[in-house]
Amino acid sequence: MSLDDIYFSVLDFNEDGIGDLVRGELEAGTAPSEILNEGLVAALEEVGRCFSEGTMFVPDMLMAADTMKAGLEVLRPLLTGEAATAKGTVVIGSVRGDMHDIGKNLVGMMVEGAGFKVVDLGVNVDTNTFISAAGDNNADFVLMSALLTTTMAAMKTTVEAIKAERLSTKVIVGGAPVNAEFAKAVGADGYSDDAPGAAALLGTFV
Ligand code: B1M
Repeated sequence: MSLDDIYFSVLDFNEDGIGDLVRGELEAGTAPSEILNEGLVAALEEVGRCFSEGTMFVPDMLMAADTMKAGLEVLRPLLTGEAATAKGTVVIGSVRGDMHDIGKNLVGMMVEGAGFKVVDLGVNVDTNTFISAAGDNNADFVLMSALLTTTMAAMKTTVEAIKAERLSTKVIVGGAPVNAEFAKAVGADGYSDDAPGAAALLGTFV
């Protein structure tokens, strides 16, 4: 058994078998971060490459994503850990029009692991939902994820609305097409290019 088996399980859509492979790899002593990055995430990058070149299609991406998620579930307790008291409350979601949630889920897990309470609003979250959830939960942070160049614009609308409401909530943005320059341009309080970085970034505010 090896990381390659996990990698190819995602590419083969082996949703039923991947949990056992991940458990086996953990028992063999491989670090959860290595399984995540070199097995699960690397495989989805390959799926994205195949989609771009036209050798994989939307249903393939969906089945690969479901397989990746099944593997990720085994890692979840190791990534989230247990914090005695919350350092703050985080509202997180994928922006309006965006159905991608794996990166967002990873960020949520790592932020939870870093000691924050996480309220996950899911995907396709509109500005009003972000604002009312931030208010209802007295959130210290709103975290927005976008995977499509077409949905990034929704971040600007939501940041502007949060600032207009004069909420003290800090807004952090991220996702594959987002970068620090864009984050600054839309008025976000912070940006990270990956999940561990997002968790570390929140720590700098508390
Ligand atoms: Co979509 N898709 N997809 N897709 N998909 C991409 C993103 C794409 C790059 C594929 C490609 O063309 N090569 C492309 C986007 C092109 C673009 O706009 N630049 C694309 C497209 C075009 C589409 C559709 C439009 C396809 C269609 O219908 N014709 C469609 C759109 C649906 C919609 O959202 N409205 C679509 C649909 C789907 C599926 C539903 C089939 C599925 C998603 C299933 C799911 O998420 N539950 C899917 C998948 C799986 C992908 C790829 C293959 C994998 C995405 C993923 O989960 N990566 C992706 C190709 C790729 O990424 N190479 C692709 C793993 C994940 C861990 O990475 O989410 O980037 P990522 O998260 C990273 C960082 O970005 C960061 O942390 C994580 C790492 O630690 N991060 C944050 C993320 N959010 C953050 C927030 C932060 C901080 C960091 O702070 C708040």
